[in-house]
Amino acid sequence: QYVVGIDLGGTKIAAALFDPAGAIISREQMETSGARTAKEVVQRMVSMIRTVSAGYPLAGVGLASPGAVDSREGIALNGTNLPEWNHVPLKKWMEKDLGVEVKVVNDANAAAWGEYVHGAGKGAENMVYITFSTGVGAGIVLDGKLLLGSRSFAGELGHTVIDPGGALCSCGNRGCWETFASGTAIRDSALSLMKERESLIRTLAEEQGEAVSAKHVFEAQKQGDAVAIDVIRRAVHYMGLGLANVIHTFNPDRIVIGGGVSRAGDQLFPALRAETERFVMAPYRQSYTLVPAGLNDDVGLIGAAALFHTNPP
Ligand code: ADP
Ligand code: BMX
Ligand code: ZN
Repeated sequence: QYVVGIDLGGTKIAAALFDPAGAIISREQMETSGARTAKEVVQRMVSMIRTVSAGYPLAGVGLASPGAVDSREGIALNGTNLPEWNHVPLKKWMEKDLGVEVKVVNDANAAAWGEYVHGAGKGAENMVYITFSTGVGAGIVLDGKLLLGSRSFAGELGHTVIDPGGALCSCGNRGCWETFASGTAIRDSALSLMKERESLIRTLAEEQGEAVSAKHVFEAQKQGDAVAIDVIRRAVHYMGLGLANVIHTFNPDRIVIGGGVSRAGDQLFPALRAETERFVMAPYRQSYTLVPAGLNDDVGLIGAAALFHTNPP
């Protein structure tokens, strides 16, 4: 079976054709910006799918989309970074144009499935995947099945509230986990501390001609910058606290951490393991492993395509 996996993000759309063995044959990438309407975004995706699959017998398309997705009907219900993104009937529109089955799932759920089938989640019994990226996303695999929930919205762990007095989240609530533990949260707390204190973070960002982001905070921490050390200590505290909630809820044997922030590698993982263990109750200690994701940026489209190559969730 030849299948296309496609990852729709706020900044880019990536698509790849997979052969029956699950290897990538061809790949395309495109900016999301520039498309003004949902119809235009869909047209771009359809033409990318046609390009990557030209000359092959296409059997289906797996699509990873941010936000709440009705996987049964294939409707994207919201997507904060995309234009006119409200109740978009992705499955219906794309199946009509392409004439093959289209499966639509939340981006982090797709990534979780990708890690479980092909990445760092292989062989786990119960696995939770968390992405620390622009936001915090999650996907949960229990007894080998991707947990969708009765309306397929399960796993929106970034929006579990951990402090009702916390900062306003893009979802409208206050103090969601992602307002403390995402790349955006790390950037924001660095910017706020830098109002009072000097830091290498700004210099590093300027040298690279980039806006300050979590990446520069980790770079500055490596050089012993005091602000960066404080910001990361705080972020790791809240990441660990949230992971303890996850462990108490699902009793996973493996937690896989992905997303841009996970690229910090050894600057993150040992501290995060220690902080998580501080919050979990005694019986849960060392009942799980906390590991970095095994797949790269393609994890979303790999997981979306794997919805066809493996037992569908
Ligand atoms: P998206 O949310 O668009 O999927 P990413 O998964 O790439 O994006 O996550 C982006 C976040 O990851 C940004 O906050 C960025 O600063 C951060 N980031 C990227 N590289 C690193 C790194 N090496 N170390 C720490 N943070 C990083
Ligand atoms: C947000 C939410 C999740 C998503 C997560 C990670 C939207 C548009 N997105 O919490 O559905 O999985 O971000 O997304 O509501 P990322 O792009 O930061 O990886
Ligand atoms: Zn929220």
